[in-house]
Amino acid sequence: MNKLPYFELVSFDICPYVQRSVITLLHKKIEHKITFIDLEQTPEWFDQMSPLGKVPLLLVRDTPESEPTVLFESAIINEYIDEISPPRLVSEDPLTRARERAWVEVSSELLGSLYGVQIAQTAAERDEALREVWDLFPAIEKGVSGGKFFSPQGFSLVDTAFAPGFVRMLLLPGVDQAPEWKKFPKTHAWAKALVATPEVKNSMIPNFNERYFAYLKSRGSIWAK
Ligand SMILES: N[C@@H](CCC(=O)N[C@@H](CS)C(=O)NCC(=O)O)C(=O)O
Repeated sequence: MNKLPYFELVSFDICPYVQRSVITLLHKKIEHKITFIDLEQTPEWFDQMSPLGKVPLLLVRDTPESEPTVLFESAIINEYIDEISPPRLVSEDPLTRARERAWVEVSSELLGSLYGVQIAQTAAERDEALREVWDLFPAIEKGVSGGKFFSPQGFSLVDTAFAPGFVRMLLLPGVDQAPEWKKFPKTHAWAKALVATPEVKNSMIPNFNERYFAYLKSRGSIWAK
């Protein structure tokens, strides 16, 4: 691999979108620094740099001190990291690659619906949001390979995109054991295998569970009552 730029990932410690990029960096064994910010009180440098006010940002520098080029949007950050560090985590074939990108979009839908589940204030809100989540699963079950990873070819950017959603689903009491999983055995096996991979396990801060439930509590979520 040619010498890579210096990477600084701007993170909020429990953000699933940031986690996608951490997984990719870890999988590729790419050196990087992580800078955590508080999204409730964002520093001014972040406000200046982030076009949408969101994490992750990947700051890309030629030297440790140089002005960074700012990349934003987790899926795009992942594609960039993948492009500069072979072997690729996407298919060589344009049509298959386009389909993989489309599946990354599905994972973003899943994260969007899961957000509703996580911050639900009442049982009714939770159940409604959970229905949205499970509604995505018949399509996912049809798409997934049946092996440890989404694609039969092995670990790909589709896996990095879905993993943070599966981590959270398997953490929420009751959702981890939900009867719905039985209808989607391939997706269930995939989710379980994925969350057990070293890059996914190591992509989380050491006290992730505690921080995650503290965050849900701070949002008045039913999961933390
Ligand atoms: N589409 C974005 C979503 C990123 C996102 O929503 N990040 C959240 C934290 S998990 C955020 O920064 N929220 C701050 C805000 O919306 O003001 C991506 O994939 O990077």
